[in-house]
Amino acid sequence: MADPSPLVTNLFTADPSAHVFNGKLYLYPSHDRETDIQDNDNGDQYDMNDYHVYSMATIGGPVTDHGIALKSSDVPWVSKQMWAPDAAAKNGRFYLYYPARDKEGIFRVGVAVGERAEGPFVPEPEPIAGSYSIDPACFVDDDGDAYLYFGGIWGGQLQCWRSGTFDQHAYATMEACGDEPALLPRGGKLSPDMKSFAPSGVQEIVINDADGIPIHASQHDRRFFEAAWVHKYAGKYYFSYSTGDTHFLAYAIGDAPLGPFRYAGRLLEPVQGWTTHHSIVEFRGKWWLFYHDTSLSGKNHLRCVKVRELVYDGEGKLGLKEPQA
Ligand code: FUB
Repeated sequence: MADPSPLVTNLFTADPSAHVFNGKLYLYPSHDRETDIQDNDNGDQYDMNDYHVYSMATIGGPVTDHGIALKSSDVPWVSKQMWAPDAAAKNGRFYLYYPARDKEGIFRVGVAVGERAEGPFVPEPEPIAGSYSIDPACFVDDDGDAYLYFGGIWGGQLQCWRSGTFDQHAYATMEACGDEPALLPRGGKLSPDMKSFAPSGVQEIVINDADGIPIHASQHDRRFFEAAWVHKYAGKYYFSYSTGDTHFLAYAIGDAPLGPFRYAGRLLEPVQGWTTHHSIVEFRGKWWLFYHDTSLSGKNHLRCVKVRELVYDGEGKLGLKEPQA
């Protein structure tokens, strides 16, 4: 398949979260920047400190950079590494969810509120209570209920939260191992204010294998690593994610926003570069996969956003649309 061109070329961008607001397609990506930090498994080379929002009226048409929507120096609790963000709209306001390390070096998830889809966004002074790790993704269901998902292993520190509180010593395990269930992403319903979790709190998001048995830690080609995303199609909930060190985008299907989900296959084979991270959105009657690779730079930490069309088969299975001959 022909490799699509980068959508954004004025900056290095990654982890694209796409949403349709007011009839336009908005992109909320990470903003990668140059650094001398060497690549490592902790992800120190992903040293970002602000977010730009992009929009487009059509896929393939001009892409507008709306400038800086939020920067780390505006957020009192952030020390560094503003990683993959997401956004949501509710009751005429817009919410930017973003992970970053706090002053103790622990990843948390923050929220910032704006009057317009492109921002600017005003950050809440503290991270969302009960949030931790990385890669927040917000899904607003047809009934208006909103859910926030998060989590990432290795540098994303999810392995440090197995006991329910942060354990720095657990970092070195990197993940579950061997013949035990893989670590699971987290999620919970948001309160109506979109800035806190509902009293039901945060739970593990169960991803079972196609046979209904939990995916085990050793199954690196299917287990959750990072980059949660949820969308809905034909009444079913689709939970998609990156498998990290095996570099696949995979997905699972369930009957409720918080799962359980059952593994359904791969969305994307490994791209150029170590990370893979995506979003899925319906725009003007077609479904789109936004993702990134490193084709603009050849460096893992300087990525660029791309898009391909997705199609469903008669059973709701997702696949890339093959180009017309
Ligand atoms: O962009 C920094 C990190 O790289 C993201 O949080 C991960 O999902 C991976 O793409």
